[in-house]
Amino acid sequence: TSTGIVAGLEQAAQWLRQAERICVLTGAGVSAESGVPTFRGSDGLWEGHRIEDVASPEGFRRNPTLVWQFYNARRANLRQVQPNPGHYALAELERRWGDRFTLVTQNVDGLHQAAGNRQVLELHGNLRRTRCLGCGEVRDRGLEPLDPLPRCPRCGGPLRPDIVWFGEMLPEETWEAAVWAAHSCDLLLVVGTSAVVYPAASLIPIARRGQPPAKVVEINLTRTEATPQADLSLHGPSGVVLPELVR
Ligand code: BJW
Ligand code: ZN
Repeated sequence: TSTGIVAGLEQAAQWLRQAERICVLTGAGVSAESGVPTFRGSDGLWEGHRIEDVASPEGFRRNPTLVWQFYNARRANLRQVQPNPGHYALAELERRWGDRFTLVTQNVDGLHQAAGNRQVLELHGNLRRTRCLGCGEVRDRGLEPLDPLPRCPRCGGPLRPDIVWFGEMLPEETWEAAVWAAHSCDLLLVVGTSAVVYPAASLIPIARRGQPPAKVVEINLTRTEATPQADLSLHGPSGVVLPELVR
């Protein structure tokens, strides 16, 4: 793993070509070059609040207006961003591998779909959707501005973002499909994630100990919790490294 970037790319490209099934796990870093801020960047805070406080059911109960401010600002940011070459490279992989390719994302920005990926397993929800605490309805609201305390158009109940917060379960079918994809792939690409949030990060050992045991290739600017588990780490921006790999 201490090889240069060129030799590393060559090795990774070879594993990619030889792979029967490919699984990709993405995090906020793939969208960074599009202008979507990551969570645990240099400041790692959102205007003085820990994400654990803003992105939790307790945080929402304590101060729903603050939480909606946070999510409305992120929805507004999404109106101004586009997929980057890293997203497009992953869409190209899906075109080539078809249903032998699975994209699992922790991101909630919808940029993989915007780049052309058809099958995206969204582990942590999506910023475009709201969920009603009254009637349970999940609705795609696009990126239209929402009130600071939005209410359900159907039953008038309070709405929350359809996002998986700390302490909440991941959507069960999505999670099961992700576990299966990791377990059964020969190559897992781990892209732009700090790999500190569970259970998403456990897809790495699931792939390594899967059937077949997968090679793990990490693409990130820095070392992460995934690095010691990776067969190869490619250090660079995913918007540059992914297109090189998929060429
Ligand atoms: C680049 C780049 C470029 C930059 N190119 N790279 C064990 C101990 C303690 C707690 C737990 C535990 N196991 C589980 C838990 C609880 C918790 C958890 O994991 N906590 C950890 C922090 C320790 N997990 C949960 O609560 C989960 N639910 C759960 O476990 O349910 C079961 C249960 C129920 C009841 C009780 C107990 C258990 C749910 C987790 C949901 C996480 N949701 C969030 C926020 C909501 C989404 C939103 O608002 O947007 O999802 S957290 C936040 O982190 C977000 C992300 O999807 C997620 C992952 O972050 P990500 O994507 O890795 O981003 P960063 O910023 O961390 O990293 C970016 C990376 O990119 C960096 O490495 C950069 O270097 C890199 N980068 N630019 C390449 N250009
Ligand atoms: Zn409702």
